[in-house]
Amino acid sequence: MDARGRSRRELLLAGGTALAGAAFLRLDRLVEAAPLEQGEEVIAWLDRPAEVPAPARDVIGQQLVWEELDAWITPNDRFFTIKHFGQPTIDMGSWRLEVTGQVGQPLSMTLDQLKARARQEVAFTLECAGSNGLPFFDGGIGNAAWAGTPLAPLLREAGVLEQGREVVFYGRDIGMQKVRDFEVTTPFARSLSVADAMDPNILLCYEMNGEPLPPSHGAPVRVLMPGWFGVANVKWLDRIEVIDTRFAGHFMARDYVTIREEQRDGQPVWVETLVGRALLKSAPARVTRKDGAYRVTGAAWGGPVAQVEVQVDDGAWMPATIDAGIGSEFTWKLWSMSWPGATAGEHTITSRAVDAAGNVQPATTDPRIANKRTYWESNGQITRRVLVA
Ligand SMILES: Nc1nc2c(c(=O)[nH]1)N[C@H]1C(S)=C(S)[C@@H](COP(=O)(O)O)O[C@H]1N2
Ligand SMILES: [Mo]
Repeated sequence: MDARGRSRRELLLAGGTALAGAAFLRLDRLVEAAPLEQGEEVIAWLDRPAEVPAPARDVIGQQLVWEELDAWITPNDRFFTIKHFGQPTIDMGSWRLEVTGQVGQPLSMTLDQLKARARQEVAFTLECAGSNGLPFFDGGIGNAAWAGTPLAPLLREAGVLEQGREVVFYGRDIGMQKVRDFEVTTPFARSLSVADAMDPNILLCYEMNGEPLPPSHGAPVRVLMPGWFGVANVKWLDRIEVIDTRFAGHFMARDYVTIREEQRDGQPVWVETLVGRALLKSAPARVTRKDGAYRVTGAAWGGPVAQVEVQVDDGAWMPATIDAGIGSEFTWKLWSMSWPGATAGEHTITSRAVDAAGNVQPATTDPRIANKRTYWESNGQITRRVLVA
């Protein structure tokens, strides 16, 4: 373990230029990390996510199928996709990453120039802040080993000027939104404060699970922000602009805004906040049966997960076993619990994560969840239904 409590295996996944190839070879094995045992069968949940309605189908691509979660790494061809403005076509001959705005030295870089810079890897579980917020969206999550070059040294080279306040990341995909009575056409964009953008874990990412970043996930380059919700991880990146004010683009100021009712001195007030950092969460993935014995497995993420507990029906919370060795504060941890005395009939299964500081994933009745009127940041406890034959 190092100072941050990470195991050697996690360090291999988190970085190490010389070991890059070796780390990815290990990832091949991690794809097989939690297969079914001989004779173990998956029992499908009784509750099924609804079919994605037509308008949302342009945005939500494929989703994680929880019953199929049998590996720590999500393969690229099974990784969920979200695109708000469609997938842009990018001409690689003319593509450049521009670093502009409040910098001493604007930069313009080709993909080869970016790839020639220091290479860094990070494993990160990317979750859409809308996942579990809509009846047809429960699989907006996946875990991958990403690689690219760190952002901070590039910003230092460009030299953020004294008045620089935020760093805005622009995608190549352009969309139109109606604001009041007029239409605005802008690229997909999100920002971070200059201080947050200097996080050494943030990558200009061009590789996913050892392959070139696939077009649907932002090729040639996306920004990868471990610890933040999916929306911050701008795909099809082509411009980074340092500005001297707060950025208020559509996906910061109007969409991906959480609105909840809170009580102040006994009075209800509405609070509106921006979707930003990931939140503590867990989900039961599947129930399996082997020789009449039942097992519940799942995942927990969104912080330094220390503990996972499972509740069957209205019973007492029971501790699950977290898979040792694999996972960091940026990734999900897989867990399992044998389900002793599973009786015939219908049952509910609920899980909750507890982080290193003792924070517990909120119940759906917790005011933070119950009094939330928007569907973003739905990290309340998830209950699934299963039939034991
Ligand atoms: N340029 C661009 N970047 C984007 C988006 C987008 O629509 N356009 N969607 C964001 C959202 S809301 C999510 S959840 C993640 C999804 O990443 P994935 O499609 O690689 O899973 O990408 C983010 N980056
Ligand atoms: Mo998202």
